[in-house]
Amino acid sequence: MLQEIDQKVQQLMWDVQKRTLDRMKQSYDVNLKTSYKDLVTTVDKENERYLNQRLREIDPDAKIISEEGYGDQVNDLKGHVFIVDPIDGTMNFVMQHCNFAIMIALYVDGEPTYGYIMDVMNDKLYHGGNGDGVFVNNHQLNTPANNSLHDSLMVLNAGLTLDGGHNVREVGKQARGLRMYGSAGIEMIYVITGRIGGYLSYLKPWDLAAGMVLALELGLVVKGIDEQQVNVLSSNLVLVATKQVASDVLELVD
Ligand code: 2AM
Ligand code: CA
Ligand code: CA
Ligand code: CA
Repeated sequence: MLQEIDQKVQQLMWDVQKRTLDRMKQSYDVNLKTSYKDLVTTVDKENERYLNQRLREIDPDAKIISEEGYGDQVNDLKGHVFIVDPIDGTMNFVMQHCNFAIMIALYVDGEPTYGYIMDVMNDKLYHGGNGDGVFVNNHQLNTPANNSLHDSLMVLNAGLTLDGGHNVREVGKQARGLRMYGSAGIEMIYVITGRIGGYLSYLKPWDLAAGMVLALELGLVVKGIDEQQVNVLSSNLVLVATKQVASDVLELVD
């Protein structure tokens, strides 16, 4: 049952990638949400409607949490819950036409079960979970080397770094280098492939859900800065990192 859902959601990720690439060749509207830094396009909305409709066909009893308002009102993680980000990195989508992702996760009775991150412009689907391992397309990923902060590149939330809260500038100073890509999905891909040692940011459920499944499946650490386990529905400032980077960063943040 779960394996069948997994196969169908993988196919859905390739279908939505193709639709997105086709849609980018035509014009679309860009609207402001809360400010000129917070955008939504017709492609975000069309993708979300399409994904939610296909997910309802794949798994009719599941509930759906999604960013742009076409999901269900969900207050708990009982049963099957899909968490959908129809375009992650909308600002990059609009301004750069790259460095954005499409993400889905399946949580079963609260358990992080399957995660899917589609790197649209690079034709790469990162997926896995449920004890199967993590794959990029059909190639299985190894757990990244357990490097320290001193030996790692680090991604920090831009706003938090600018205002200097939680002593994060010290984290940036002690890392081997600091990077910011503007898409939680792309940043999570870099952590699970070992290109980045740790990622610290404010994450909503749809920013976190898929990457959290893949990171946990690989034995990476996903924690709040209070060192507590993360609840995907109510997460705040979240660290995804190698074990050593997590321990180095949690010692520095306040
Ligand atoms: P989005 O493009 O799906 O909105 C940008 O730095 C990254 O943070 C993107 O992954 C973006 O997702 C996400 N993001 C944007 N606004 C956010 C907010 N208010 N809280 C948390 N994440 C946000
Ligand atoms: Ca958004
Ligand atoms: Ca997002
Ligand atoms: Ca989004």
